[in-house]
Amino acid sequence: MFKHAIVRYPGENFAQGLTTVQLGAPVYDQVLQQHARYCDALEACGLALTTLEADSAHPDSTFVEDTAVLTAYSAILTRPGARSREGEVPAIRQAVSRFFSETLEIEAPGTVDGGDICEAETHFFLGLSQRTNEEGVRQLAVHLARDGYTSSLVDVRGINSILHLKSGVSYIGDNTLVVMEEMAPLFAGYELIRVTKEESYAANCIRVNKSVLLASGFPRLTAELSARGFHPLELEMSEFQKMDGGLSCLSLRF
Ligand code: CIR
Repeated sequence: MFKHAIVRYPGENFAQGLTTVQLGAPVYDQVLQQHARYCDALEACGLALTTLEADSAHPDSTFVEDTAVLTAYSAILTRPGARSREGEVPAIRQAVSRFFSETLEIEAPGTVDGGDICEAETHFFLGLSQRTNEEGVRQLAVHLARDGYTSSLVDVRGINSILHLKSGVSYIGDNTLVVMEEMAPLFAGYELIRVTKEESYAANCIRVNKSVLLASGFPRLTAELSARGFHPLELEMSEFQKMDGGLSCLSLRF
């Protein structure tokens, strides 16, 4: 069960963040509306929110997930792979220190984006990507092992359509992964819900207590989740998609 989440208001210059997709510029009013609905949904799932102020020095800072990996025992602050995002970490350090007595860090030359780290009960999949490097996952694996977690590497550098590991796979409980079709062979031993190419953006979804939050507009995945006994809760994500962001990256849940 998650009890808390950390979120951060999108700044007015949100549209100046990094993106690799050509979907047009996000409309700030809609960004704020979608973010507000997202926060409402987390609260409806029973989470108490810590909401950080917008940070206009870091237009990507609303994507808080990339700045930390939170487990039941520790908070591991990352070292984001994009230089423009390094300065997002101090505010997160301050926020997590209210909840975790010990915080660990990924140190140079290691880089880790939280979007590359997929927790599946006591196992963590560690994505190697354009943002997360070998040294980063090496350090992270040591921190996780100390807390009794196992981990394994998943190299997504050859999959051009995704920014992070969790752009293509999500663990939603009950030994089940939601996964983009082309990544399915990487995950033996799990129940797999395969996401078609047309719906690949929806592979980034999050289990929050009883619900699975996913982007709206992906009827096949929504129906499949319901058919398997999950409780999907759809959220409009169009403005975040324009900046390469998914559902998971808008919060740190613990
Ligand atoms: C970036 O490129 O860093 C941001 N525009 C999007 C980050 C999305 N984060 C995530 O999927 N965990």
